[in-house]
Amino acid sequence: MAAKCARTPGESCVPRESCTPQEGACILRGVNHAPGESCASRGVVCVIGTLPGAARERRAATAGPVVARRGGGTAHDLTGAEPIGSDAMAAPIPKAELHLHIEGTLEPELAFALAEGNGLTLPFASQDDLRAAYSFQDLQSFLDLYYALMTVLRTEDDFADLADAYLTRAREQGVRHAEIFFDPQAHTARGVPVGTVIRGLARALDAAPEKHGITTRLIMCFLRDHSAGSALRTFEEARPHLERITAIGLDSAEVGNPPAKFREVFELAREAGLKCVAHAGEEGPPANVWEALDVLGVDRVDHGVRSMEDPKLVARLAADQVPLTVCPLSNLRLRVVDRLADHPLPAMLDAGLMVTVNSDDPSYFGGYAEDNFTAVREALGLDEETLRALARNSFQASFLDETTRETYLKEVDAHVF
Ligand code: ES4
Ligand code: ZN
Repeated sequence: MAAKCARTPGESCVPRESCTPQEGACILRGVNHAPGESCASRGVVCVIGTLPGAARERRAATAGPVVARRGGGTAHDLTGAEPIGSDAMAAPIPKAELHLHIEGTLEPELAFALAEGNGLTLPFASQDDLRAAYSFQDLQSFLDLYYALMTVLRTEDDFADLADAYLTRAREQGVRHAEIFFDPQAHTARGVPVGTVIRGLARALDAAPEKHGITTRLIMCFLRDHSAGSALRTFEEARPHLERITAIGLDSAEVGNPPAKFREVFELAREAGLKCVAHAGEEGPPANVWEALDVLGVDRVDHGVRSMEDPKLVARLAADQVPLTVCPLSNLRLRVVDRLADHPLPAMLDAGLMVTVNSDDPSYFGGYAEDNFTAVREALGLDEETLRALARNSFQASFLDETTRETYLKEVDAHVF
């Protein structure tokens, strides 16, 4: 492990300050290990450690077009060209994506290309091998793979490429506006500065209106299974970049990490003029939704499906028209529901809740925005006017300015199925 690092000192070098490749502290269990050695505690192999080479050159040479994989989807490349074979298909309804983890859009093709570019070896022999690991028992089993795979993201370019690839797919799925989560601590914990993450994402997002016809916002999430102190330190590290951030959020393992733990950082964010959202009522009980509302003062609840277990909470959410960003395919893949046909979405709509349909971590859960619309239409028998109401809700619940919101709502009303 004595080879010299090819990079400029400080340039997304892991571990932190040192630019001498060395046995990295494993992000999964915090112990030193040799590159590629198995992290026995979680049953996955850490991707930290192989030597950076002529990174970007190799990546440029090997990163071929990304091709959609889902049945009924569209094959496409990353050039912004029209989807192949789209002629015969009806245009998807215009919609806003309000619950989307950018790290959860990392497709196997790009993961392998970034690993190659950064001189890393993924612990999967092929893209198909990696896809075969996308079988989850619950939220934690997904999060283990999600955090492991995102370690291929190291440079500003990596984050820009990730966001640009997402935006290409999003537009094909009718997304006109996207409010995008990112997890700064998942990157700073392995030595990638928060500025690298935000600058990379912002570069792609700044180009998005012209390149993809999509407006965007960025939402900085805190990992609820890390300490409140870590969230506060991360917020201060991100302060120089707050003009790029619209809201803060709260995500990761919900059970055992209630919203109130993060009261202080949410207060700071609100003082700084940011909006607030939080995952609650995904795997956790309705009490977490109450706390998100009453302690954190959130403007939206992410997921919130378990609110349906508490009639008083349902009444409160309906009275205040608090948006709930529901993610049907995520709920299916993480076994929040056994079958999509059992999903509480129709009951939520019947209860008068302000519900939106979103994709969460589309690379892992089998579908982007329109795929989720199609899935609920088919599994739950939603009619066209219900789908239009869901699309309207997505813009109503967004953090858009009123003029742009009205423009998008008119597009929804004019949509022909
Ligand atoms: C997440 Cl599905 C889900 N739930 C909670 N936190 C997350 N982070 C990324 N995906
Ligand atoms: Zn989520």
